[in-house]
Amino acid sequence: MNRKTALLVIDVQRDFCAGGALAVPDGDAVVPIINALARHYATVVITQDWHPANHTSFASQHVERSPFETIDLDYGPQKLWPDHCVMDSTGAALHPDLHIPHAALILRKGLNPAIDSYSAFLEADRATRTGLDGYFASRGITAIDLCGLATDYCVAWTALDARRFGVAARVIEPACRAIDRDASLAAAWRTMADAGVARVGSV
Ligand code: VGL
Ligand code: ZN
Repeated sequence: MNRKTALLVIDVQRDFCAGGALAVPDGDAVVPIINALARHYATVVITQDWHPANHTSFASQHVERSPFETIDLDYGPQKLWPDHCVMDSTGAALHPDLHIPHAALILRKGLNPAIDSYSAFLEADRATRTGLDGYFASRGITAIDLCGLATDYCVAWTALDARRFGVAARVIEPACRAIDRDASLAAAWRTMADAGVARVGSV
């Protein structure tokens, strides 16, 4: 076990799994894989997408807009989604079969109604930090392995921001599933490769 490498478990929540508001195809499949994977890590951080009911990433908050359209906000383009992961709702809960008793931190992101946050490090304004960089720095964590949902959004954005903060990042492909609309998965892998994010099949 390498104590300098943490496992980051991204958004394994009911709304991203079968029957959820923004179900990722085959999303549930990552749960047993991640449960087994987590045993290899002394430091595990779990994230939760956690939005107020009036969140700007919800198509319902914009006049005549539908989910999966893209609009321009102050901070740049924003894809619109069905209402999902509303704070404290059943859909925002972690998947009931996710079992990582030694996870040290559960980090919630996307709480500001006006700013989305795919990344667990930086909100979509690309300026507001969640504090996760400081958490890793203060614990001597210099590398992270990523798994969870969705590969092409929250996993990719988090991996890219890890590189920004000088943290090595590997995405464990079999422990992730993607939304993959408009070829977003291939684009995400390309962007991650260019940023020095490793793509691995096992650890
Ligand atoms: C996510 C879309 C909207 C994710 C979160 O967890 O990948 N995707 N909110
Ligand atoms: Zn979200």
